[in-house]
Amino acid sequence: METILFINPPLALAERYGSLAAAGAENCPHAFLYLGAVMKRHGYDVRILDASARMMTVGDVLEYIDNVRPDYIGITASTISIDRTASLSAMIRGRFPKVKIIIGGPHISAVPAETFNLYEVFEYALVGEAEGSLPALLKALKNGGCLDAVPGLCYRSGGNVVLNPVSKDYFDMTGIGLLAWDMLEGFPDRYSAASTYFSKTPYTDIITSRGCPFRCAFCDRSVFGNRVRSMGIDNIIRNLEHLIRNYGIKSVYFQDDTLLVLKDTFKELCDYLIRRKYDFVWSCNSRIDQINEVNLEMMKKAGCWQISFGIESGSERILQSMNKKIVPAQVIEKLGLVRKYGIKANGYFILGTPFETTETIAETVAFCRRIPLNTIRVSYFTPFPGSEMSDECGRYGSIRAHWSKFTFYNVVYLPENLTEDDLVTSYKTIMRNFYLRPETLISFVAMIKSPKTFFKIGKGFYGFLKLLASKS
Ligand code: B12
Ligand code: SF4
Repeated sequence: METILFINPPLALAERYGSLAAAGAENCPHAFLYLGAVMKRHGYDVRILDASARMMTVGDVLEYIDNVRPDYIGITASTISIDRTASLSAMIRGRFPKVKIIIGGPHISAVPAETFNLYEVFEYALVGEAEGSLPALLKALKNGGCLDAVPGLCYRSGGNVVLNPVSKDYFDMTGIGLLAWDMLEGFPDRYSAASTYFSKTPYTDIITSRGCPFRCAFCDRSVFGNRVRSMGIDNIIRNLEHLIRNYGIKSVYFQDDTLLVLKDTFKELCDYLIRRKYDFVWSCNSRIDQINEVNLEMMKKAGCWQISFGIESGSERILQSMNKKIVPAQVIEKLGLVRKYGIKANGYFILGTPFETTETIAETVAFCRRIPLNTIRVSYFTPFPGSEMSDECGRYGSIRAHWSKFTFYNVVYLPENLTEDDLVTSYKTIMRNFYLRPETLISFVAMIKSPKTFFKIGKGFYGFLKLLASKS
């Protein structure tokens, strides 16, 4: 039996979240929960090494490989981790020259050729979702088959970078069955929610659907595209039952981009949770415009404790430039409803998109003061390859750093007429005004129900104070 080892490269919380590291999340590597399950079914011995969650060094990873001696290594990479993935690949190549290394994930899916031209060490990469293409690639590599028949494969041939067309057929998620939870060493204890998403433990996050029909200009949707599809209610229930029965999971965060968009499946999920009456709570993401009294009532009854919304800005002009298709007044109205049903609301904001000015920032600062949210997360605009704004933003400002700094917490883009100091100062003002509001502090204190929550929220607050005290 051939062995494939999947690696989530080592990337410390500080590298991902900067001063807010203590408040950051260590979530499951979802790519490998899916690919692990699929490759096992194809007859491979599958191992998953989450070097990030295990806080390993590159040296530790090499030792692990030495013990497992896999035939193939699959590494996942986002934009911030592509540099680390390249250096890790070079070290693996040096020490284990026979093993075949395959790269996948959002970064390579957005800019495969550019990445291959920059990092000569990469030999094989799969663009887009890989449940269909990875088995095809391994078969071709084993049998010396034709690589140009593998959909979405990027590889080198005769000194050139070749990119095969990506399959037009999406992976049928309804065939997935149980995800590879059992292959995640240390699950669920090794994983935890960010301070702003923290409730009961043991906790996990899960992704049950893919694709988003909206087209926000800052968002990279290179992997899953625009058509929404789900693993279906039977698979959702099977995975939840497994998590609750075998791991004692008490809270789940549905990380789906658009859980509420497939209305029938979402209703079936809520109905099931209402019927089962588990000692179990959950949270999810949603767009503001998907919320109404009917689904809020159903969600509350089904155990939903928090919804995270992409609100992005308090300026109507900026929201328009992002193609967000929401307006500030609508945000206030919908958040009022969320509060009415006793569900907590978390809001994401982006500061410093191409048309941002001191006036639009002032609108966001004022908006964040009065908005009925329990928690916020503010990011600096980051021109992720694959997003519409990344193609255009150079005309309206300057990109000042390369991929490994693309965390959301570094100022990597400066719009015309704004300085780094403008953005950093506004970021801190928004955070200070919001988190030091008496109602926000009271809501955090009310969340402390166990030593674990005390510790997690305390660490988050410490990170917040460090951020306010930091120079950048
Ligand atoms: C959940 C999530 C998180 C979670 C968990 C991430 C994790 N460990 O899985 C947390 C909160 C920790 C997180 C952190 C970050 N995230 Co995030 N996250 C997401 C989200 C919402 C879902 C990702 C996911 O798991 N999808 C489901 C799985 C199945 O998809 P997938 O990973 O893409 O895998 C498929 C393919 O890409 C491919 N594939 C992936 N890996 C591999 C490896 C091999 C070998 C092969 C063959 C194929 C392959 O096959 C998979 C199955 O089809 C996405 C948005 C989205 N809809 O995808 C953003 C997203 C991936 N995150 C993003 C970013 C920017 C970040 C952070 C930098 C933010 C931060 N400062 O913390 C970090 C970086 C973390 C890291 N280690 O690199 C960006 C990435 C953009 C980019 N070009 O890099 C995305 C796309 C959001 C966006 N649109 O801006 N994230
Ligand atoms: S930000 Fe959310 S709603 Fe907008 S395109 Fe991306 S996933 Fe879809």
